[in-house]
Amino acid sequence: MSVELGEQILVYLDKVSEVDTLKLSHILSEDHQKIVGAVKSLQALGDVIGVEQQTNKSWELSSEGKFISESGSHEALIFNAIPQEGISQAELMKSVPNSKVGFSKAMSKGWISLDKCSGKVFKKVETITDEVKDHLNLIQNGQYDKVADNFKLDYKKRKLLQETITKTFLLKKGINFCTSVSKPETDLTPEMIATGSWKNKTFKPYNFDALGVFPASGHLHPLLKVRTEFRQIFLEMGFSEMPTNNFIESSFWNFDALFQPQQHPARDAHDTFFISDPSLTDSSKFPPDYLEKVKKVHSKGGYRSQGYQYEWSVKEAQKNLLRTHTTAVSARMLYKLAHEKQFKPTKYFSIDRVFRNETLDATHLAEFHQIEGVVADYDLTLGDLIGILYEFFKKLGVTQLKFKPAYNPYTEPSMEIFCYHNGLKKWIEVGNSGVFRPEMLLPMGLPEKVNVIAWGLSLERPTMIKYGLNNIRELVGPKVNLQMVHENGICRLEK
Ligand code: FB9
Repeated sequence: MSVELGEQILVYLDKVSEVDTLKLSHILSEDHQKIVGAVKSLQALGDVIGVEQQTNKSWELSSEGKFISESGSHEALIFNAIPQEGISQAELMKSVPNSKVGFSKAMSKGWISLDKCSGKVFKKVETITDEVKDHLNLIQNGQYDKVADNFKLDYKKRKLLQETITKTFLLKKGINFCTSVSKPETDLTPEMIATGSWKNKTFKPYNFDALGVFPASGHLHPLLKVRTEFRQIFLEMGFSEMPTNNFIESSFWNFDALFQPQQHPARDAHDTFFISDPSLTDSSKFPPDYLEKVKKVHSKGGYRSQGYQYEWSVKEAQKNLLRTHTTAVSARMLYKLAHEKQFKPTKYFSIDRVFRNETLDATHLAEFHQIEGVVADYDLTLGDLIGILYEFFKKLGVTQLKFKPAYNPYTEPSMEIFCYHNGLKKWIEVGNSGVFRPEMLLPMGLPEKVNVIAWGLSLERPTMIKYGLNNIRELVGPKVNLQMVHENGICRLEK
């Protein structure tokens, strides 16, 4: 607020009992909004003034109305343009603006007449009173009540003025009224304390309702929020997290250990990112006994399996790649479990990035986060797998599941998982699952009676659904709108 405007208001209010802000704006020749702003600042001083909001009907002249209030009505201009000896109508109509309206109004008011024989227009009266101009000037000066309503409505119909509803304020003296206002101090300074000048200063009252400054902080990406929710679900279900901190994997653990044949299309470069340097893992890194068992089960079979009957190549198994699934990690963990002193039932999970050289589209990129659950125990069946899937998805708020037979090289039987998504109001594919084949488990050395059930899904799909994103590029990649990362809400999957 300009302190002087505030003080001008107080000085005026000191002379009267009350005043309306709209009237003040005319008296002080100040924009009404500025008057209202100064009033708000005076209110903050605490009971200096009393303020009562009121709705004020006011009238404003249109540009045509302003023209008339300054130059006269159209009919008066027509009348004043007629000389004593009269004038042709054609010439008269060219002599003043809005002549058509003016001529018709002047005729209807009996001010002028048209001689049809000569085509000339003559004055019928000596003088006229231009009450339209007089009325509009009164309205221009805020003296609305001096113009009868029927006139105001007629001028409104002629678009010479419009009615406006203005929120104004009626001002009265407050209990702490004074005519001078010093800008309240916002800080008590050491200098004020030292000199004692604080004693004659006014301080702005503390606003304890003010919100604190929003602390600048980091923001978790939606994917990480959803990952935390899934991690919590697995932990609640007694699963332990697998170490997935190796994006680069050998074909041996990614494919061969899973009994995936070396000529399988998924092992082709158009599906898999192979590493050029170092392109191979040293074969000495593979446990030699295990390597021989894998080689044998692929090439000759065993464990009541006929195998794939091809010449298995260790060189193929040495090829390095970006892991195509976290099941490579599950294989490592199951091999490790098989070599513990004593087998004990175990539940593992992992949530981490995998890479596939696939066709990109609105929901698929060349990498995504795979979520995988693995349960190893004696005599597990497909029924146990279905049961644990119901438990798992129930914690995501999903209770209606359907299963469809499917094929995976390393699980038999395998099932695609579908759920009825209440938010989307439709059935959607939510993952894949199966029972790891004996040809995968027995070469590792797991006991005959031990079965392993597992399932997988992606992290991106539920995240996109949760946060209403249609294109995966809104979620990950260079085109992500960081504001979305700042603003997206907390994640509660079962809600
Ligand atoms: O995640 C997927 N869909 C999904 C998951 C959750 C969800 O919301 C939750 C209910 C609240 C919504 C959707 N899918 C799997 C299905 C599709 O999105 C599919 O188009 C994409 N799939 C990925 C692979 O595509 C190349 C999702 C990814 C996937 C598929 C299979 C596995 C893992 C990830 C697996 C496995 C597996 C099988 C057996 C043993 C071990 C692992």
